[in-house]
Amino acid sequence: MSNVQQATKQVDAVVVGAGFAGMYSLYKLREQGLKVQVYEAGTGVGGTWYWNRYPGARVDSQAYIYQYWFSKELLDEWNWSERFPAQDETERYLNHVADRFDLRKDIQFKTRVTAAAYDEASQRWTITTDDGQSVSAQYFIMGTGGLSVPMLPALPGIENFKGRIVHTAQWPREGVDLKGKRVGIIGTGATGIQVIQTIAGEVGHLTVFQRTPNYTIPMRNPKYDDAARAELRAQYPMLKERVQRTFAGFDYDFEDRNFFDVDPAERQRILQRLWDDGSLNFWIGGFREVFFDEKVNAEFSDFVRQRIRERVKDPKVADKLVPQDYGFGTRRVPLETKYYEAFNRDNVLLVDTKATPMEEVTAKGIRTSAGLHELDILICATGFDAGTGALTKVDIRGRDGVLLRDAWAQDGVRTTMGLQVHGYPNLFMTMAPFSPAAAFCNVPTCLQQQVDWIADCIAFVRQQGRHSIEPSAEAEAKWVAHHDELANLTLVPKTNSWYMGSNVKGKPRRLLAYAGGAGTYRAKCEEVKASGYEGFVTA
Ligand code: NA7
Repeated sequence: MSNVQQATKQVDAVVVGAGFAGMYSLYKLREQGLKVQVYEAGTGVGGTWYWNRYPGARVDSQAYIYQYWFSKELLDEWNWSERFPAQDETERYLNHVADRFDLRKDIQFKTRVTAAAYDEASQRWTITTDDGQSVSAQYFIMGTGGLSVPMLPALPGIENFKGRIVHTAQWPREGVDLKGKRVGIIGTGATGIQVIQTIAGEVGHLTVFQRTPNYTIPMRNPKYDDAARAELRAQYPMLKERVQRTFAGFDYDFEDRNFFDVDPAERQRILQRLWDDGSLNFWIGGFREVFFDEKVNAEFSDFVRQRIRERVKDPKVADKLVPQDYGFGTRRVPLETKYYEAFNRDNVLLVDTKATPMEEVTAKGIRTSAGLHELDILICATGFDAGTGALTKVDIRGRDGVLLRDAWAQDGVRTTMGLQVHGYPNLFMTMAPFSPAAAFCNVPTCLQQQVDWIADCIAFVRQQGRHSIEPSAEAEAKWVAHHDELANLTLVPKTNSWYMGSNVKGKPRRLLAYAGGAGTYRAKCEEVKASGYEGFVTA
């Protein structure tokens, strides 16, 4: 204990995580003259793009909107190689940013924050790390990401497997030799799809354990040459503005027209045009009613089902790959490249775990109700405890020592705009529940907006000569009610996915992300700022 006390150092702000949000928080707050300490569990920067180095990992947002906007020099000098860059390129970009702006000197790597406690008398947080150190900070910012706590499947006997088990988000830096091996993969979300389409031709045999098929969109991923990059660069100022106002922080947005005001032939032409763009445009750049209206949604769903069927040779396999019992876009829509063709290969077997459930893992492989699938390597593309996972994993104690984890377990999750929580002064969060950043957003757009808001808020507190800020209980209740009201207007709660927390046993079903759209959310955040932080209490 005395060691810990001796080690206590004083900074203005502690930031957890050196991914997109953490690095930008460091940059912004340091610019405002704050002494900032960042803690990062990994050995390098990049967050999601540091950890998720599985085969085929790639962004589903176009590179030219998946970047920082704060530095013209950075925009001018960084050359994206293609429309949807792979993990290593995105990680290289984030390393370049860290070097370019000399961020590393304030980042302590290989260090996990385990606890943080607020002291009302001093209006400061004491933050403890897994190396037994502690640091005192006035502001505490969780830049821990929404998808950073990986989940392994709870299968009986998993500890008996004699082969290798690897979660996609914990993929070893040195790689895994899959060549010629009997590989099994559990999970066919955005991650599983990228892995399957990438490794099918390399492994000896691939068994895909699928519980729920996804609607997907074929990715169109042209390479960029200098001319293409120059053309894009000329659009950066426009893109920077545009992404701030759209529903999902992309450069495209919904049609102004209502779906059924457009005649059926024209509707099909529009769907085809969106489809041919080879991006998420088909989902969040088409008609907003796809999220609200079952009939509109059915037309989108049928369109995609048909496209999937066209590509799978065996109609029985196609039956399994085509989603039937939920609507398009009510879960995250993955982009894919030759994913369905993988199932036309002789060395790929699709196992429907709803029809033949996985009963146990044995030393040799996975036994379903239909028999044993022998495996050398088991890949778990089984997702994350999204949104709340990273926030409840740390012992965050607010006023009166109340653990955030307990408060949320007892009263349900609550946040104010996903940025702060009543009872936790000077705690700021990014990608937290009840903001669009939690799921319905091109992540860098929403993270930069949230970090800008946090930095402005801290500047405001300092300018006022105050020391802390938190939302009032009333403002928080209002935001939570507003969030829930919008969530229930959408079709999303009808489907199971990490959007609803339904992938985690015992997690209450609740839409994580604010459904009003990123543009509307930004306007609301701006309103709060312009009003002198109405609904927030300073002390
Ligand atoms: P997801 O989208 O949560 O996908 C996880 C997949 O793993 C999904 O297909 C799950 O089936 C499956 N899963 C999880 N546990 C099990 C068990 N126990 N048995 C069978 N199948 C299981 O995670 P991803 O990593 O693919 O993507 C996360 C986000 O990262 C993605 O949305 C993008 O935003 C980037 P289910 O669908 O639950 O039936």
